[in-house]
Amino acid sequence: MASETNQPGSDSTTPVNGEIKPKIALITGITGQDGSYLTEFLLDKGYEVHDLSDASSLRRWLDTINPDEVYNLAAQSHVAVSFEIPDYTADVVATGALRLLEAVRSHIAATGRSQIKYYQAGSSEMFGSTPPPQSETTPFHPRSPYAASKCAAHWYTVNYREAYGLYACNGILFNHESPRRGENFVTRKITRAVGRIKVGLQNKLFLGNLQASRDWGFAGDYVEAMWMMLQQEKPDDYVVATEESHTVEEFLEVAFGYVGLNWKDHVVIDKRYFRPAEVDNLKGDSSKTRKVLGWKPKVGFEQLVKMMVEEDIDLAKREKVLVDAGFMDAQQQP
Ligand code: NDP
Ligand code: GDR
Repeated sequence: MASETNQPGSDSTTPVNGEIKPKIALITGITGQDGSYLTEFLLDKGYEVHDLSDASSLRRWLDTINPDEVYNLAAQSHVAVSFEIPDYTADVVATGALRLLEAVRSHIAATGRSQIKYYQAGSSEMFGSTPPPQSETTPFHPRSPYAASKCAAHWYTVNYREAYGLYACNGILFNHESPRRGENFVTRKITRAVGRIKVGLQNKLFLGNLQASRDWGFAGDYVEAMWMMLQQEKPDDYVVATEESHTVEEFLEVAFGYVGLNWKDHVVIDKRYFRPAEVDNLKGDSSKTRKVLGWKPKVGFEQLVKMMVEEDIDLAKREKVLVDAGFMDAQQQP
């Protein structure tokens, strides 16, 4: 377990016996893309932030840390990988959420604390094959073990809210990306390749289905919505999306085009990257979130792609220095 603190900001402090105490947040999955942005965001607001990674002692950590807010971000989050390791995925994504909800419930019951606010990282993958636009009232039709597990976690969260009055929210977040995105997700895989091709470290990029369409936003914007959900009077479920959808091919066009390259000269279709069942088209309707939380995305599609490409060109240039100096093999691709 790790913890970090910052100087308290005005909106993150609770007066206790006349003393100002920083709010305490507990995050699972802190080392992931969202965990890193959320931690920075909360530290900036003056929170004390802790990471919870040991599932065997959830209750003990809750008793010790006494958090005000719990963000459950931990997951085996790769959709394709979930077909390879479905059982592990279900354990972490579905049962992991249930374990944490139950630990929060029993911690509250045992300590007599009035409330802890719980955030569940839900996903647009839960909508699966249900056609867009997808909102909080759209039926789920999951298309992978990952998505089915996220549906279970969603309903566990609703159930703990209804059964025990827990302040528990489901954020149903559409795809969100950044220069910190894992390199095996399609956006980052593309921008890493653009950088490496541009500096001459790579020539080909192997991809699967280019026709899938996604509603891609910026992770930094989305973690703010997570926090906003927990600052309301009542818990609820919210869709977070840009409301714009683009195909993988469109992402390629913009990313390669940004550095004056033609993606068709480099992309090779590889059957290994096709999934047993695909999610064809996701496009969110986030009108409730915009109205109730007052949230809206700040970074648009082209700006997001540009941000990722620029960072990956810098990274590739640093890699090139190592390759030229003989410290790294150019074939050592991400
Ligand atoms: P990442 O894959 O980047 O991060 C996942 C995190 O979960 C990592 O910190 C990882 O730790 C941790 N983790 C994995 N397995 C376990 C385990 N068995 N026990 C404890 N921790 C574990 O995901 P993102 O940051 O992108 O996403 C955050 C959450 O939001 C996830 O639940 C994801 O499913 C969900 N989500 C993401 C969206 C997106 O577009 N990014 C959209 C909608 C939902 P380690 O580094 O040690 O492996
Ligand atoms: P997704 O993201 O499955 O939407 O889940 P990913 O970037 O993996 O795939 C998006 C689309 O691109 C197609 N694709 C490829 N995908 C990968 N990873 N690698 C390839 O080579 C490739 N070629 C084409 C995919 O088939 C798919 O249609 C992400 C994760 O962050 C989840 O945890 C999260 O819940 C959802 O977003 C919302």
